[in-house]
Amino acid sequence: MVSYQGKNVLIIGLGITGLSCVDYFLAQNVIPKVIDTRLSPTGLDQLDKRIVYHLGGLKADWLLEADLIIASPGIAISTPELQKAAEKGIEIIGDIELFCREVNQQTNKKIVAITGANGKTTVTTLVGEIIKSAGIKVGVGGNIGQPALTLLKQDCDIYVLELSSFQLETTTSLSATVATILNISEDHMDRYPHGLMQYVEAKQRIYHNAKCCVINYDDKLTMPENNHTDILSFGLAQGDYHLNSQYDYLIAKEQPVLATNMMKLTGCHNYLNALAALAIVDRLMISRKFSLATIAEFQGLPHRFELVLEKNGVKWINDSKATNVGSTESALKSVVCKGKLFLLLGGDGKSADFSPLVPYLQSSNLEIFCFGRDRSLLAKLVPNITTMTETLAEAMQIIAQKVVSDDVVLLSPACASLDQFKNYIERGEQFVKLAKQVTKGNA
Ligand code: UMA
Ligand code: ADP
Repeated sequence: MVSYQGKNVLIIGLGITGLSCVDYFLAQNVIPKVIDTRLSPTGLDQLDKRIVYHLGGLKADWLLEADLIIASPGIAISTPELQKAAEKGIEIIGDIELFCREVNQQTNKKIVAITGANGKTTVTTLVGEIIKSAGIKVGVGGNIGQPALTLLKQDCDIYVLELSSFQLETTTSLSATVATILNISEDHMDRYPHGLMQYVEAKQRIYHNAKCCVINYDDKLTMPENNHTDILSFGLAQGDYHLNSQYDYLIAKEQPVLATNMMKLTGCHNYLNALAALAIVDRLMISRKFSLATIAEFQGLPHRFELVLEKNGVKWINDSKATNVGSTESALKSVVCKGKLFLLLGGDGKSADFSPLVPYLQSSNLEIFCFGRDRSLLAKLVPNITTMTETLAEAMQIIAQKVVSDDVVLLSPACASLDQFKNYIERGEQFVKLAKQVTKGNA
């Protein structure tokens, strides 16, 4: 283990990351202090009794006295108090940096690092499943909801990490065997006041010291800024891994390898996710026998363009995980609808520019419902076909009166859920519950 003995360690953030960092330090008898700017952070009731903590704000004297600050991804390192500590020369890192330092000490352990605006969780899960199916010990974690440090407790040969831009900002020792930026579109602009390129700069950190970079042929911003010789690419029509012109085959290095109608995943964006996963596991030398079988069987994940109900010819699709414009764009490209499409948009837009959605909202067979905090911003996109409601539930009641056979109701909100829900899962579950309620009794 890397030793932090004798250091005055301060952890900021008492969510699941903060708790995993506390455990990590306690395991080497270093007792950190903890700060969270919230008054009742989620991890408080699980905090070890030996820990001294401060809530409700950043305690400047603790920050300036620390030897090492571990910042959770939910706290911006540009926060003035943290900047002051950085100016004083105090080291500020995140949980992924702690994790990488540990893994770098062991030979023969590999890290696969996955980022991007969209598709991270899908590709991370799929890559993890493929590696597992080949009988290799694999740990899957990071932004996916399993803090990376918890993986150190398992005996793994390969770690597959989903990494957010926030986590990458505080990481310098990542040295991935394979790293990928799946795609770039605007997200988290509330944390990147200098705009898209500031977000891209954070994402690009994934390629530092990577042996192989897997890039998106159709998205220049996913290409490494520094010289890398080992690059694999995936794309719609071009790249080492691509689709045939009809989108009915995955092609790997000129060879058709899997018919898309053999796959359970649907939508072009998911075919791209499958190609990215295949490129990654090919580079890890996993036999195609395992990778192609797993890709074919992979069902996708809940809340991601998931058909949750089909009743009286009406399809109800839960895409609650579409928390930015790019993911809603991909849903609008993938949705097949013979009748009218009822689109539910709304929530916390994180200061996004919604205008890239406009070209997808021009169909005469579309009705839009906007709810939540940023509903009036969204309603300006195509006002003549838009209804505003305060809540998702109110919108669903109105839609239920209007739908007929062949229609599709799509929750793909282009916004975070935190203004009205605990998270995207709660929002998606509410959509499913409401869909069942409002169609109850209909033959
Ligand atoms: N917060 C404060 N004050 C603090 C610390 C946090 O107000 O002092 C707030 C943040 O604004 C944030 C919330 O508390 O909204 C949670 O922050 P956290 O850093 O404590 O979060 P964790 O519970 O540790 O979860 C984090 C990731 N969350 C964020 O980056 C916001 C989880 O990703 C991740 O699964 C987990 O670490 C394990 O690695 C979630 C996420 O939404 C799913 N990620 C964003 C995304 O995918 O778009 C980046
Ligand atoms: P992330 O972890 O990056 O948020 P997910 O796999 O959880 O990605 O998917 C989030 C949203 O993005 C879902 O709405 C999903 O349908 C959509 N999505 C998944 N893959 C892609 C992709 N490659 N391009 C655009 N959107 C995607």
